[in-house]
Amino acid sequence: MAVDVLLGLQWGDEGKGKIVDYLADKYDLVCRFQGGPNAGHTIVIGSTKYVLHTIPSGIFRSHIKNVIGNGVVIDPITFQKELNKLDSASIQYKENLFIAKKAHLIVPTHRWLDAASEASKGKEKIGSTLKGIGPTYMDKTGRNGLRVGDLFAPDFKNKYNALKEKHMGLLQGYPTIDFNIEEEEEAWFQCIEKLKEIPTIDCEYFVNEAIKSGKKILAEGAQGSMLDIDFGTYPFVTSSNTITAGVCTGLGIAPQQIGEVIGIVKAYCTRVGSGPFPTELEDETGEKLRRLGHEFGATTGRPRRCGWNDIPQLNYTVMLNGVTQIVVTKLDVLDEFETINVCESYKVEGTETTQLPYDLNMKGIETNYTEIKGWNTSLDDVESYDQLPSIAKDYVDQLEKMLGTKITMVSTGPERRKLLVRK
Ligand code: 2SA
Ligand code: MG
Repeated sequence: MAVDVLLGLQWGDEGKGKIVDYLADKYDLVCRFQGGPNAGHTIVIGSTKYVLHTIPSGIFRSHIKNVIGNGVVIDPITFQKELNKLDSASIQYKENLFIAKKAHLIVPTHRWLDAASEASKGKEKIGSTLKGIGPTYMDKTGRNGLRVGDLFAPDFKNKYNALKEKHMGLLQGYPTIDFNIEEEEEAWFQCIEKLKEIPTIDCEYFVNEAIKSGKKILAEGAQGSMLDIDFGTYPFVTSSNTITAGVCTGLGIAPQQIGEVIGIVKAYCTRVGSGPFPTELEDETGEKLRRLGHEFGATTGRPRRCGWNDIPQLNYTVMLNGVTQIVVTKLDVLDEFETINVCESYKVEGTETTQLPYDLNMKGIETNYTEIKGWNTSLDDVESYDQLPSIAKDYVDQLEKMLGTKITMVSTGPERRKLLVRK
């Protein structure tokens, strides 16, 4: 099986970027299959921090080809900014970056519509990243969208104008939003020229030919499984399939090609944006997790909501994704906790259950916790799994048992060296 998958098992920001970067050496191709510039994958190399939004995290390795798949939505403006950052760090991407012709384009009015739609929802807003993700996927499924391949058509401008007209009509039905369309359009049209310099591919052929010639592929998920459009906490989700199933449609490969599914789980849990979060801590403990974990959005800078790990939620996403191994990240954030809680079950309308109810947002869901002793010491000098305090190992063992899936690595900090492989 040629394609391994790496994705987040919570609400995103599990630390996927770092793990992709570590594993990337084993692969020939790293591919993004869904999402767009709503993603923020943080990678620390040496003392430099990079945040990638659209570009796959394999870009820092010169032997890896990076593919932006057909399931991704691309904003040429964000994309150009990412390229500029790589340029200024002298990262060579010219021969290593490819874009699917069938990937959809985010146009300025998509961002405008995103903001207007959120404003119309008032308190019920999704808490979107305002990157135009929802409206772009709506146009894709509504069969109105513009694709990267269209950029090369002689009548592209007409197609663009037709879509813009549709959007201007829709905007009439929404609250007024400040948006400088002339300025945004000018930037957008400049940036598509840069995008057009990157080789475009028929992703389905490109990836399947790579598979045939024995290449190893890593599919890099964005956001998290609980933000999946079908199985997440709808409507407080993103607009793509973030689970393993999305890899097949987002790259054009058959299910038999999927091998390992590596699920990333934080040692605790976070969520950014609105929507249910049963184990959220709206108190000092949550505040402490946010402070020690630097829990602020990598794309928008928003403070992330923090809470304990939720075993019913994690078992749900282990099931949906067919997870074969788990990586636990940010274990060091728990260094200063006397005790750590883990939610083992819910009580829904008086009945105890380990299944997620249809609507996690419903009133009267109670969470039942198990208390685990904290190690209460710094993991800063730990350089191998064996060196972890036994209490920290116990926490990992307990998670592994509750999730019925082996935990193969534990991360104790953002740097490359702080990844402990479990023998
Ligand atoms: P959207 O913009 O339409 O996809 O928003 C819909 C919901 O999906 C959530 N979402 C995310 N959650 C966590 N991390 C994401 N990426 C950035 C990061 C977020 C940031 O890495 O930190 O910087 O704020 C991400 N992208 C989308 C979003 O919060 C909505 O709840
Ligand atoms: Mg992120």
